[in-house]
Amino acid sequence: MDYEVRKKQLIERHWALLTQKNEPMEWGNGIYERYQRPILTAEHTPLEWRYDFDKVDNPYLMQRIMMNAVLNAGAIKLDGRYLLVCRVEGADRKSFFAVAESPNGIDNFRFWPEPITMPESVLPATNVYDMRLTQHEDGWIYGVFCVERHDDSCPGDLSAATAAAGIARTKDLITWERLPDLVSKSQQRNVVLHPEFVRTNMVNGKAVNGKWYAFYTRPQDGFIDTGSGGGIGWALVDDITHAEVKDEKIINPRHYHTIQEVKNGEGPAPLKTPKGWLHLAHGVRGTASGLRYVLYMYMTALDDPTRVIAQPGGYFLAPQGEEYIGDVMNVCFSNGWIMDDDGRVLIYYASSDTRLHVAVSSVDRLVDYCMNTPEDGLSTGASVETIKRLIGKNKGVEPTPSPRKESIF
Ligand code: BGC
Ligand code: BMA
Repeated sequence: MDYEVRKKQLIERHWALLTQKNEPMEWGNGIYERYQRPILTAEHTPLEWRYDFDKVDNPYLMQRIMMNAVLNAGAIKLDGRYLLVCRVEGADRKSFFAVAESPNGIDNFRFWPEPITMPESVLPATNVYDMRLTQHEDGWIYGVFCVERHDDSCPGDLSAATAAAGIARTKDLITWERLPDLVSKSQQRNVVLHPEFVRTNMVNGKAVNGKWYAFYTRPQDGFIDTGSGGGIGWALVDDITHAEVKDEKIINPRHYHTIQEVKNGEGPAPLKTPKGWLHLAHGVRGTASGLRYVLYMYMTALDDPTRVIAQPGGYFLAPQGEEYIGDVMNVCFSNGWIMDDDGRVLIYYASSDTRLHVAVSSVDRLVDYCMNTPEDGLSTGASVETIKRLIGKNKGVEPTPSPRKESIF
């Protein structure tokens, strides 16, 4: 086909994809609504990132740089604009950050013209991913992300790697100031900055007033295995420009035979509600077909963000339908959500490390979900008792008339 005709068709098809409307799915679980289409995929990335549009240099109109996935995005509403700092992954397996903007948070996401240039004023990383955005009360927007480097203490092992938390701050998501990586004895992935200062801290057994930054951490012994790392931790830091984890307290542990048996990690920065801090996290368990990543929620007290006040049992969101399939199967992962002015909560999650979706709920619904969903009783017997309690509560309250005249019971 003629070069010019193909180019025109390519641009039209891309535009049609970018401007597609997204509609909620019917019949969800009442907790949130999923949407029919992914909001961003590799196909949504700008054509100028992938094609050389010089007819002489690229007569076959080939993709010169292929994109593999758009996933795990940090999210923020800034000056009325819904902005995602996406993890975009090229065919070369390197991921980078790029901002996508939508007028409504649901569809019509467009990437800004160029990916983010993240300053590398620290030891450069081989790969970066999964940025959590925090609009901090100090006036900065922080991006905390995973920096991955080869573990040079194992020169013969090409898969040996280390994970640490990179820190950068910005006012506009365009210009970033890079700060030193978080110093920690353990490897760290899934580190998130709490949006408020902590004003009282126990130092040598005495309450001291001050202003501390607080990080949700996820200590791990190795690159993949958490090992002795017990779960989601909490660490206070006095100087964000030289952040170091000294004392780390586990606030949301892993547990045998739960959805968070093997690993867990904080998702986006928590949302402040009148009833407490709302947290979204991921839990991982091992299966015969590999790791399974699902999302779960918990709440902590406003006066003490380390005290869990509610944790609904089981998962909040797990892969469904085509979400199961992708580069890393059986994965739902989230590191971004937006609490809108009208109380809506837009939850951005990726499926199977391949594409990005949105699910919509509200602060009221999520608080209700956290406060009123039974906890995990940690055994089959306890789960059966929980179900029976609900059946008992429903006795005498006919839920819906049976479509059949005669019951088989
Ligand atoms: C991948 C991440 C993954 C991590 C642990 C990294 O190399 O880029 O997506 O979470 O390994 O498996
Ligand atoms: C993790 C994360 C994600 C990814 C997930 C599943 O460790 O940091 O980047 O979605 O693995 O591969």
